[in-house]
Amino acid sequence: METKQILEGFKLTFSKENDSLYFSPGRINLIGEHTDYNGGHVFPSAIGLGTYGAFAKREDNIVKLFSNNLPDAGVISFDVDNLSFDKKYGWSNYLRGMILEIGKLTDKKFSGFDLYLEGDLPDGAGLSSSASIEMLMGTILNEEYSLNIDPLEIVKAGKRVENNYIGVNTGIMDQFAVEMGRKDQAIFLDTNTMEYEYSPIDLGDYRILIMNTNKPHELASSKYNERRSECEEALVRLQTKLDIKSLGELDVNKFDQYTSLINDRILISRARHAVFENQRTIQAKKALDNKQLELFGRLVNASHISLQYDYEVSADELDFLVDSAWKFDGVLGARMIGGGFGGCAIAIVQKDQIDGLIKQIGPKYKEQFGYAADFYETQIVDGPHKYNGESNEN
Ligand code: GAF
Repeated sequence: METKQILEGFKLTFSKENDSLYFSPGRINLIGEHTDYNGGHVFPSAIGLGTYGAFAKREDNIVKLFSNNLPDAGVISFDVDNLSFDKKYGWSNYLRGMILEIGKLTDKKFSGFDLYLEGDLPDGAGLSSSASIEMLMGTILNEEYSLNIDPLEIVKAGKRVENNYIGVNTGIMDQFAVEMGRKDQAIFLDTNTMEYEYSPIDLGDYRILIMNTNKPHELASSKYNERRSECEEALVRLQTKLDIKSLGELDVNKFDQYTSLINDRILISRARHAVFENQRTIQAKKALDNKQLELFGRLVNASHISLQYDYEVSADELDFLVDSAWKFDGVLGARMIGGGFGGCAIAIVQKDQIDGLIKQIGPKYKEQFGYAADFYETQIVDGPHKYNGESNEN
């Protein structure tokens, strides 16, 4: 993305120069889907598609925010002490929530500020545009006001914003992946213990291609909450005989041994996904570390099948893209990512086959669904930081 236009945008909007410019990534997840609220493992990475924020402090207590991705909302302005959730503040509630939560972690007072946002993350496409702006806000406050807050506390603040302020019952993966992202590494996080480890993403001749269905997913958050409750109910039934706090504590053998306790077809499928996906994620991390790329690809494929049939969070559009990718020569693996019901899938594709894949799948997708899919080849990058002109581009 051209950062020059962001600085000019800031100047045009606020009639002054910015003090600093920050970048915050989005995220993909290699494997480990719908495991983060089940005490399982996830294996995500921060990506070069993300959000830029041009920032300048003000002398007064007013915060002024503008997003060039949502220009119709205009400049949103409020007092730095008036931060309770209010629908009328629209998209900026994510930032208002972060200012509130970060404020609770410090004795320091923030002045007002002007912040201009612009990004290349498609909105609501399952690449965590909301975690990207939450972590951007947290990082800007931490650096500009010298708060010295541990990045993990910023991650947790972001989750509290989602859960208690915005009211979406998500796990911790998205904020963690964005904030803790590291160039060319995937993060293997145990959401039970919060222990984590980095693994180099060395895919040889293969690259990660993001395939965006562009399918609007309005029902996603209610279905997401439904899946959470189904897993919670399955856990309660298992707990009648097993001393466990989360599905993530079960290995597949133990699960098979006690499945009958759940005694409901749907709940068994949901819990089976959570337990087997966790196991697959542990195996996939080992496979990647040992450069067993074919095994890694098979686990990625198995994840999609489980999300499609056991967890039922896929969509025809996602299945079409994933299925077409599986049939294409030079694809190691493909699956939907994120919450599901629309949004994005990833394919691990031989680098010189990427154009061919897009040319083959793109038109067929449009013919089938009446609108186009988008394809992005992206870099794996560091978490939010002050931007000094380095490139996140492909
Ligand atoms: C969404 C949520 F925000 C994450 O916490 C995670 O549960 C994901 O869906 C599914 O793996 O992105």
